[in-house]
Amino acid sequence: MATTKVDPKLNENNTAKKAKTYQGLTTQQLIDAYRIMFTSRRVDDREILLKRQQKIFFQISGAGHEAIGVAAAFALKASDWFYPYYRDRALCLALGATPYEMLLQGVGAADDPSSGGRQMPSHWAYQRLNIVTQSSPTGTQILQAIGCAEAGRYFAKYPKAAQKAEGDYRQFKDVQFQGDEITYVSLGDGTTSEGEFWEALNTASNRRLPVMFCVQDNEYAISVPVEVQTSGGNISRLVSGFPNFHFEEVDGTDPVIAYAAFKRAADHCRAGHGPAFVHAHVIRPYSHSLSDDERLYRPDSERQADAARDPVPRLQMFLLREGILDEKGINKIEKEIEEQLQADADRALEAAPPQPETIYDFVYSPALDPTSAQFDTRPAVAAPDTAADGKGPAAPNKSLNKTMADLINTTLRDEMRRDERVVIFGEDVADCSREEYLKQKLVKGKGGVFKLTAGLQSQFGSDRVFNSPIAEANIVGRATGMATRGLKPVVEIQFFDYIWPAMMQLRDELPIIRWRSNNAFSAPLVIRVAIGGYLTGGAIYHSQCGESIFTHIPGLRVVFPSNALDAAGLLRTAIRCDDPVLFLEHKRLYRETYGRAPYPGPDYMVPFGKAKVVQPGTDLTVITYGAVVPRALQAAQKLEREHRVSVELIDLRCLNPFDWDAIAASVKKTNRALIAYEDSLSWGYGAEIAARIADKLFHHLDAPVKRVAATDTFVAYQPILENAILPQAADLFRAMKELAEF
Ligand SMILES: Cc1ncc(C[n+]2csc(CCOP(=O)(O)OP(=O)(O)O)c2C)c(N)n1
Ligand SMILES: [Mg+2]
Repeated sequence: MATTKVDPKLNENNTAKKAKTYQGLTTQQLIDAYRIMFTSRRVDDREILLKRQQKIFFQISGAGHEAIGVAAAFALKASDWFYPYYRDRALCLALGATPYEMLLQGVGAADDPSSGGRQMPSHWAYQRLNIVTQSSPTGTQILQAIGCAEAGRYFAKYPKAAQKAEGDYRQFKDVQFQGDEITYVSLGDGTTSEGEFWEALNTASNRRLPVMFCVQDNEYAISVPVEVQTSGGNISRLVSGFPNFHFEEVDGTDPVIAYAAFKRAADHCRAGHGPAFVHAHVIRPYSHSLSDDERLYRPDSERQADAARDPVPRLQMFLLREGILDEKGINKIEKEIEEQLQADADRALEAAPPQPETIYDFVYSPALDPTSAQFDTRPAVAAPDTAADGKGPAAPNKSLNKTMADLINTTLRDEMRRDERVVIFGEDVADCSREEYLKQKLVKGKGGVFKLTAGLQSQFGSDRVFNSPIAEANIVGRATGMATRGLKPVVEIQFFDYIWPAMMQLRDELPIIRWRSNNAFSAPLVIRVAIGGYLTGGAIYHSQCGESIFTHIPGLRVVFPSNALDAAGLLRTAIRCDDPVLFLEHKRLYRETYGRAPYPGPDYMVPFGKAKVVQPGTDLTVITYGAVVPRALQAAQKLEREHRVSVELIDLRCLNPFDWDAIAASVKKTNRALIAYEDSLSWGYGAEIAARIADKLFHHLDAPVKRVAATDTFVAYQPILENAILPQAADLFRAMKELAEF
């Protein structure tokens, strides 16, 4: 243990009293450290016992990592933010979580404050302690921590943005921040192999963010040793080139040495110099988890060498050697802890489990319902599209009619003006990252590859509209961290075809934050995505749909407008609502003549889950959305003209939630249903709708439920092939006719 080399700076405050300190830690703090570390180890031991008795269902320990958890907590402040990983039990205890709370998660109790029985033990979330809900995938927390730090900085610079406002998500989101706050994020050595780790380092470095990375290097990722994960076997060596960082590599089994390192790291972050990287060498005395037996891949010799560095006995020896505690003192502490833990375990085992009826609680915001009348407003100017009452189109006024691209841009502009928490980032979304060019009027600015965000950076500044690296996980992960803190990111994924690097964040993180934390945390935000084909040459990688992959994710709202007015109204609902929203914008519809509309005013909203009857009819129902809407309309009009078949055309507009009532009402009337969509046929969005119709409306059907969709291929480049692959008006016409004749 480090007793001799005392950092004078850390010791300043104590010189008056002349009491001996250890790198600034008082003897009382060291006794507290021992108390926490011993507690942490004994909670693990207790859980292991309970698991063997089958009273809890999973166990993963923080054993061997206790010293650095305590050291980090001592060096940081309660107002800092924490993205710990599963080995951070001692950190959480040191920050104020209790063993009883941890055991509640072990038994899966309703009162488990981390998840209400929804997550495994050691998946920390303590709202009161700024410990943000954590998950199981290795490394997904790191980019979120970056976003968390960015949000803290934003609120410190624009404190008015933190104010509450009635009538939208802000009403339900308390914002707290400190000008000098730090975001702590930890991970294991193996997790440094995840790409998101490197994306996070890059952004933390580039933006000089006050993020403290803590790599807890126990030299193993389950059975895979560090030299297999990390080229050269030492992560510190690999990351040392990142600018603006403060680096520490320490013995993480010694709380005094680790504390000093964390202190220096924290000073660097708080001073605004940038992020810090603490690489702590620790041990893993208890296999990876209770599902693992490390004797299968680690010889006794190696395990014994580790045991000699065990932080708990080491600190005990240190306290005895320094005369801080005698044996009696140690025994007293340990006995108190054991007794308390016994009582805590007994109590936790009695705790009530959650009720099965609660499983749907908090999939979505319980506070704000985006399907409600609150989100149903009238456009300020009458829209020229066909009204639901079937009175036909209003007289178009060309000069007033705006494209979908125009109205999305205007909606973003209006909402940014109204709500200072809205920030926009993504690839190429800024007008010009080198903003001096804009200021000197040397350039006009880009504002998105489709120009949907044009002019927003110029109007609202580079803190609110900025470019991201080409890294889709980076975009979604950071946005999730920002939204957790109360910002409203409206980010852009440039092409749906390239959304996949963000899939881990989109499936395992963003939509499930509220549910897995039992409503303690939430991340309402909007992801705008340019989607779809019919581009003549869009080919495989600029034509993809795939919306059903996302409607299959509980917790994620999915919207897919077909015209300018709906796009404006639905985007506004997306921004003001309290849930994460995937907002799919069809590229082919951005500047289409079809579906243009006058500006509907700054408060126009369309509620989620409400379809639009594009054209009423009596003979058959066509259910569709997106770019198939105008094609289906064309086919329906031809069928009416040529064969007197009256088609009711339903534009779903919103895919999750979707308007079952509108579908049911129509099918009950027409007794025939066709579902048309642009994505490939099999396993597509129409499969679910068809299954529901077959299930719930069987007795109303006069014909089989039909689907028209793309072929089960990707979209080819050559227009002849593209036409053959994507559903055309002619295909829709043929299918409608057949269905009518059945
Ligand atoms: C993305 C992902 N892949 C695989 C796993 C399974 N898994 C859980 S922990 C782990 C090893 C992590 O090792 P390390 O980062 O060194 O942390 P340690 O457990 O050693 O503290 C693996 C492979 C996972 N949880 N997430
Ligand atoms: Mg490890």
